[in-house]
Amino acid sequence: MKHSIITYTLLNALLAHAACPFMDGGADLKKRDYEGDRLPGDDGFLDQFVVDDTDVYTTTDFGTPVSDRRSLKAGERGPTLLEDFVLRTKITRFDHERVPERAVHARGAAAHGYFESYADWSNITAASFLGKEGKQTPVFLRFSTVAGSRGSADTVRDVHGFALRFYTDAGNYDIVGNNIPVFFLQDAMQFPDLIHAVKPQPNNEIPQAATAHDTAWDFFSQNPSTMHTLMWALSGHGIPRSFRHMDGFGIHTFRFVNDDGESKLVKYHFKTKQGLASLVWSEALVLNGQNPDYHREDLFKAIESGNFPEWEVGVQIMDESDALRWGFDLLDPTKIVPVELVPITPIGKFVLNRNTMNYFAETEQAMFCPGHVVRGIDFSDDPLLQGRLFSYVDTQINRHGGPNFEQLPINRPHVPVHNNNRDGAGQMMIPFNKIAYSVNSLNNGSPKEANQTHGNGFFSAPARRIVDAAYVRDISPTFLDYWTQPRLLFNSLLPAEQQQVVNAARFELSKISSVAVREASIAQFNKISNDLAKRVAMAIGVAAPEPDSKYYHDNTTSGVSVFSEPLPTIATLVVGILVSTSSSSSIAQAEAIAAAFKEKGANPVIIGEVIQEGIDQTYSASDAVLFDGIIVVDGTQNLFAPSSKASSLYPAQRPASIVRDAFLYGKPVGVIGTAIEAFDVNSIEEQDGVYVRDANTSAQDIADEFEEGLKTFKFLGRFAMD
Ligand code: HDE
Repeated sequence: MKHSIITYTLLNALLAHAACPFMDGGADLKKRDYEGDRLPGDDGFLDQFVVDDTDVYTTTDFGTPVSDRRSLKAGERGPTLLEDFVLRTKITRFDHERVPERAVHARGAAAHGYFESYADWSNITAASFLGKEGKQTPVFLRFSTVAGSRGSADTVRDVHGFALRFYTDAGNYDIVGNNIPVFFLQDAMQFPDLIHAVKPQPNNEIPQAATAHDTAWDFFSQNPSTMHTLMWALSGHGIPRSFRHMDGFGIHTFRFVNDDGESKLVKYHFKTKQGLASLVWSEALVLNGQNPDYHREDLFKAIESGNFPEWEVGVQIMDESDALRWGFDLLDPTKIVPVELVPITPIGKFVLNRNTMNYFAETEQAMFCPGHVVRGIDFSDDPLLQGRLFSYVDTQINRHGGPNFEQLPINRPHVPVHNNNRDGAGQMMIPFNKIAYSVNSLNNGSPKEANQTHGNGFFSAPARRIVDAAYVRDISPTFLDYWTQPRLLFNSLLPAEQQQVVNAARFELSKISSVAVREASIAQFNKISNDLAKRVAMAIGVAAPEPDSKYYHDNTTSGVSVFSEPLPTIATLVVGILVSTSSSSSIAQAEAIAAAFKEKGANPVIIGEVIQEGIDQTYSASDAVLFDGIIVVDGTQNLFAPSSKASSLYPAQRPASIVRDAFLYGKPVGVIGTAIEAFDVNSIEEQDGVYVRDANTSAQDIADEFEEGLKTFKFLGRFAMD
């Protein structure tokens, strides 16, 4: 941690502008000491709410010092007394500790950081956080899965939430996006249906955090608008290696509006600077059990170790007149704008450099709203976005139990709030102005109305127009092509990635009991690709269909493949180094290799039979899924000899299965000297990403060569194709 929890006095002065009701709260405030400078983006806003429990006495919630270890009884063995206000409040508070989990995206993790603008973008937007080169704005980003409950595992196959809040100097701006650039639906009216279909089935609440069940695929196959997002989710994008190794997208078309009222249509892209990387499905399944917190732990540890993840923020900028220019509708959230048509303009970057102090207060109480916008940003008429503008405020009121959710520390803008909104459960402010209405004369009209020309206010893009039209419950004919773009995605994946889509669909559909749903799903795939449909069909007992070629084409687009580029860095990747504790030379070699990997920023973990000097982790607590690559050092052959007796220290054959499984999951694997036994026992032959080196190879050489393997990340040639 960069800052520790001891007395800090300058803080009050720094926070003097914040006008917080707790500012003068005195001794019960937690004060923090900052050794050196604050991290970028940390304006100290949250510190005013932090409680420091160092060397204090327990009090009740109303401040009376008390004992809270034993309840008040009539004699030592006597009944507990109703009078015991300490017991009653403690139990009551406990009974009410939970708030409703999010209806969707319940499982998530978040961190703080800052956004930095690359330039003054006032030519295209009046958004103040984009108004100056180098301008920094605090951000908070919550990653999530969609379908699972709050306690579900991290590495399920799912769309991943990417909810980004900017605490700008003109109010909060939320881009509540996902890691997949399109959505399942085109109309908010269908959202409850989608979620009812995807969530566990209502009779038995099975399965948790999974779409491999009848209701989900019944919905998908009956609602072809889901096909594009589904294809992305079936590819590597559905099972990222970490939150840090995925991109984010705003999905809907939004508007940038400049001070002159000129507007552009924009689509947001958040490109990971860590590189895209994904798991393979078999390892994701094992990870669910080995470490259900895999993603949140990865994020937390990376930030704790100073490896701050970064994303470049880019926009595709389009003219108002481009809405129907490319044969699809920019209001349709099931469509991407291929980068070949409109390149991405990088406008800034953000860095996550600070973990939360308290999961509930920050991550759980973060309440994002697509309607949190600032001057210079505007919506589009995308019907899904329009519905979201209602839904999020409504759900936050439900979660918080009242309308004052924006007053919670994590949700507060870092600028003063002035309006005539009043009262409600949990009002945290003391509105002093008794003239709580507009228009008034008694307070000189204040709070005054701000708009495009007065008070630097928010305004809608003047170019937005409503055409003369009938009231209809209908869908635009410009929304009706559901298959061209899923095919574009499929065409643009590497053959091995196409195979992953095939395999994922085979897995999911093999769990569908209804033959009709399986057939309907194949019929949808067949509109995308006959090859895809036939390959899936042959595994799930459905007849191979004839081509349904209306939407077939050979176009491709770039930037959608996970595995086509090597990772830019191996920093934070985890390298398992297998040793035998009976061989001190093997431990010494492992330590030298570990030191070489540490130099490169990777996280080496030395695995042995028991915890002792030089050993980080036991075989019993290790599994191939926990590592991005495996190296077995010289002098470990006893761990792999087929004749060797099982050890009581780890499950049978665990060292061998770590090597075998790492190979099967496509990871780089290496053996040194006599450790070749680890490959022999598993019938692993030398090939790409399989390293065999003699016992004298220097630790540095081993780390250098293995680095390339780690950057390749997955050796796709190992996976069967059909
Ligand atoms: Fe959401 N969505 N959503 N969603 N969504 C929620 O709001 C909803 C949609 C997304 O980390 C809920 O605070 C409707 C698209 C993220 O706290 C809820 C529709 C996209 C998060 C809700 C959509 C998203 C949510 C549940 C269709 C990508 C997690 C709890 C009109 C652009 C935010 C909450 C966080 C959360 C409703 C569609 C992303 C119920 C009605 C499209 C990342 O309000």
